[in-house]
Amino acid sequence: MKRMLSGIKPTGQLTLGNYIGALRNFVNYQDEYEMIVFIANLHCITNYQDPPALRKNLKDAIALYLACGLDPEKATIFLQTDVHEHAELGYIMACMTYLGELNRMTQFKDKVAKGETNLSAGMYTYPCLMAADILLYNPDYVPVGDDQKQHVELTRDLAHRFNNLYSETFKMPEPLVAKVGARIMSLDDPSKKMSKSDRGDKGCIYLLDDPKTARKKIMSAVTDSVGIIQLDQKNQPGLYNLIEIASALSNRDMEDIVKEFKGKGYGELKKYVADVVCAELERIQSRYYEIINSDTIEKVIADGAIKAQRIAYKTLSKVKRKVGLEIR
Ligand code: ATP
Ligand code: LTN
Repeated sequence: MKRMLSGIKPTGQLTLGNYIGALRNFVNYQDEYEMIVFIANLHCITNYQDPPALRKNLKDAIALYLACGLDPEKATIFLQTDVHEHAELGYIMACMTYLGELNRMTQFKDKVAKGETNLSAGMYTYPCLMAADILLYNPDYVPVGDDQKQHVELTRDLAHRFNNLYSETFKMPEPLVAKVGARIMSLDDPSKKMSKSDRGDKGCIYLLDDPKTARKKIMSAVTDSVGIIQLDQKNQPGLYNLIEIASALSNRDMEDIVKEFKGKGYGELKKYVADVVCAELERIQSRYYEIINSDTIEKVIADGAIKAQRIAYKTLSKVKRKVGLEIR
């Protein structure tokens, strides 16, 4: 069975973008692949997080993973900090990464371009830790949203560099970007990604949003003045985004939805999108509340850590030996 690994960074509540672009796919993949998913809590603290809020987000993320259908019998689910090897290999990877490579990372460049100040060194070297997260487990595939593809490509470069410099150690991981829903856009500004770290939350649907609130956000989503329901991502990005959301959640082709609503008003289409989204939220939330009020999370995380440690320990021992860090 091929192995697949991914991580999620719950610095805020999980969004519909995370669900469509990542989580939902993990659930589909768990039957076909040996699935490893972890909560990237070290990645969360590249900027300051209020500790109680962070704790709650971490716990919620695990509960939501399970509520969305990830099955601990099939997938290994764990917290990054429960496996110390991540930080250790992350440092070794940082020593193998050129500054020029980090300077080319779009996510970092965007933050600088936006004028974000007080960016931390951890934020800058984040792709090195991400490379370690991946390489520790030698996965065949890494399912990510479109914005993370560049980081997986750097991971491949680092794996290649390590293999050449020492000897064959790492498998080349392939990024896997889902075709539909790889980049869900903000509802109030369809030129921007739907993101939990954006200020103001009119554009973002959270998986724990009350369905009424979610419906309101969809009904007031920014569209255009063209007034025709069709697929024109360039000129009607808001409309395209809404159709993409409905398509991803209902497993219908976007063209099929357009056909149904051809000649009708945007309001009618929005109502359909809201119905699809709210039904999905209700399904997820009813399971979430069951899980969050039980001791399932602690158990899942403890079991997951043991399984992950076993693999990570082996890889890191090999790496340290090859690099010459061990004296035995
Ligand atoms: P931020 O919102 O702070 O930019 P993020 O949501 O991108 O962070 P993660 O929570 O780590 O960061 O993302 C988890 C996964 O969800 C990643 O694979 C990411 O690409 C995907 N993802 C995030 N937002 C979207 C989106 N709007 N559309 C599709 N996929 C997304
Ligand atoms: N950087 C990713 C989260 C992440 C990840 C990983 C994803 C951290 N380590 C390893 C895949 C594999 C993000 O911000 N979405």
